[in-house]
Amino acid sequence: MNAPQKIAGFVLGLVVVFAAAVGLGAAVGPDRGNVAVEPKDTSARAASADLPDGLTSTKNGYTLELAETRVDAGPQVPLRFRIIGPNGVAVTNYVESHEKQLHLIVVRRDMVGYQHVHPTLDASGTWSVPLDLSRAGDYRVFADFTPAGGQALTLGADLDVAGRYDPRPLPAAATTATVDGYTVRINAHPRANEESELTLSITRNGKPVSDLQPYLGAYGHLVALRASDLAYLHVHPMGEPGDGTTPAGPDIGFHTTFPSGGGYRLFLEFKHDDVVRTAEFTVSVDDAQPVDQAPATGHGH
Ligand SMILES: [Cu+2]
Repeated sequence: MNAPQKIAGFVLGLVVVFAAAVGLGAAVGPDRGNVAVEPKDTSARAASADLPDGLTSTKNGYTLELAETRVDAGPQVPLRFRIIGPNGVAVTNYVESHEKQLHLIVVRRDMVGYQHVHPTLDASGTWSVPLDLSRAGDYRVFADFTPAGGQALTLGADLDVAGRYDPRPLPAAATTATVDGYTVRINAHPRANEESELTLSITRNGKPVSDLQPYLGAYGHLVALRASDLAYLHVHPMGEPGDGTTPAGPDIGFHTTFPSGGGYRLFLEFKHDDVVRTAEFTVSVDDAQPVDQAPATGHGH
């Protein structure tokens, strides 16, 4: 065999090897693909079955029904609503949670005008409360309650407040917020889909506030809303007043799980000198590590 024939034979050999590799890859590919994709499908199904709260007006047979979904702007706008149960009748029996039968959170969709109020229930199952809707726009109303004999629910509904709406951008993430002369600092490094601890420290005129008053069974009440869709997160205080280990400030601890990365608006209510104040923060949550970069678990690396 002369040199050119040798080279031609060598190249042909490479082509055959390459083709075999491609064929092998094609044959193996779908199997490997299935192995890699299956867990993602499972987690996607789990995620859709377990949506964050507040995104739907109806769940588990219970529906939040506003008496009016469009109102005119004003400082004292009466809101009336009912929770319709699985039997089609307004729910009149509730289980108390955080000292109330129902917590109503109201905020404009751009996170302006946050309100946390406790409506009164009449015998027919109609709740009512006045809201400060001075600023027009698209509001979200969250009812956080536990029906007697049912599970805790947070249902959300839209409330349109007529008038000129000039939506604000989400404020930038920041570690401090001020309200009425109080400064609240947040210490948190939240990651998506894992339990995050949040510590909020309250000072006034540079001095730590260590005589907070209990509010709704804790030294602080924290609500977190996802900026992109106003998903409502349940945030739990660490410890409670009178348990012997929880100080009345300046630090208040909470834990929650952020369901995704991105921006969240946090609303901390705390009571001091007999007044409840709300400090607001934007928190940016890191996305969870990609699966192939996450630390191995259970393989003893
Ligand atoms: Cu409440």
